[in-house]
Amino acid sequence: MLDLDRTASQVSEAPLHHTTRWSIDAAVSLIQQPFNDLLFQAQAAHRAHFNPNEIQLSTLLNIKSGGCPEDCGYCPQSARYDTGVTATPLMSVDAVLTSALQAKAAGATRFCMGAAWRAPKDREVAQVAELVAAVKGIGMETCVTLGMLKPSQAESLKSAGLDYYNHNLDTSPEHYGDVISTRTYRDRLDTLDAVRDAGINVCCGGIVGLGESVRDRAGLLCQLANLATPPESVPINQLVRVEGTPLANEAAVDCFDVIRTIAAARIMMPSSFVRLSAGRKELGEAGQALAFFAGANSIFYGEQLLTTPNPQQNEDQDLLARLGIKTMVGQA
Ligand code: SAM
Ligand code: DTB
Ligand code: SF4
Repeated sequence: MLDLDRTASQVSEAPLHHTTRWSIDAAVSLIQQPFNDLLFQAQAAHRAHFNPNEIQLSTLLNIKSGGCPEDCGYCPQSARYDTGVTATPLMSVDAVLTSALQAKAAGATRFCMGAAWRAPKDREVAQVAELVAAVKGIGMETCVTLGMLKPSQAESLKSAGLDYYNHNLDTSPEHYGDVISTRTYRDRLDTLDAVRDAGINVCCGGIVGLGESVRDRAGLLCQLANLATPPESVPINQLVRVEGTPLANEAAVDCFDVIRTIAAARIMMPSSFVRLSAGRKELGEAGQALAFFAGANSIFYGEQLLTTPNPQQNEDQDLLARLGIKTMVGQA
């Protein structure tokens, strides 16, 4: 098994990193060790920082669907691909509140609103700020993912009561250009800085299954773990292969590789929430149980992600009950 203190202090050149807490070589070794050693180490790190029998539930709502100008090769909401997703205008406060109240009644503690924008206009940020304030008003944590954000926009959202901003790095800097050409890795890091500087919690992770190598997965995790302050929440998505997107025919990912990525995220960012995100239906119950053992301690809860299906709420409640996992209790 790897010596954590030794590997964590190994340093290599990495221009985009804010720190060099983790080297890519150390992260590759971590991910590639025998599965049982990796899971044992991840579970130990998990227990040192969290109750291993508790997870956090967030419900997602697509508040503005489709028609996005970006070319993210995985995304069914890009206007460039024929995926059958219809473009819709931004939802009203009333419609969002109805959905948030349902999510709260079903047991979610956080409500995450996603918009298929490249970058919101100031007017759109003002509209989303109203949504944030309304959801906050019913006693839920709030999260939004709106694309690239300027510092002043992050500050407006913070003033409205925003708790988390989701903005993923998606993959390593080296693989990134094979997946997305319309915004740079640096753009993404700048948005993360704006969010952090505004005092909003950072939710940032990536996708497994974009045709990346193990080294790319390690590279993504190093980017996250080496941020000056690692993200409070780290979503690990398995690619949902959607017909019409450039990655629709990408090879299926080995479920153990998803779990290895989760375990490595847990070890490299021991005090962050690691979210088992898109791909839970594909993982199945046994795969999800392994992911929880590997240190995943939050999920998206609700029958729909943004445009693709997620397990039913009663299926999740049943699985969690059978595993003896309790869900975190929300604010008042
Ligand atoms: N438009 C905003 C942006 O890109 O920042 C917010 C919404 S975007 C859909 C949020 C994230 O969802 C993406 O960064 C990506 O990591 C994830 N995602 C999108 N499509 C996916 C897919 N087919 N499979 C897995 N994850 C996906
Ligand atoms: C994240 O990392 N995963 C969520 C959330 N952040 C916004 C989105 C997953 C989207 C999966 C494809 C879809 O449903 O459109
Ligand atoms: Fe647009 Fe976000 Fe989809 Fe990229 S991931 S195409 S920015 S909605």
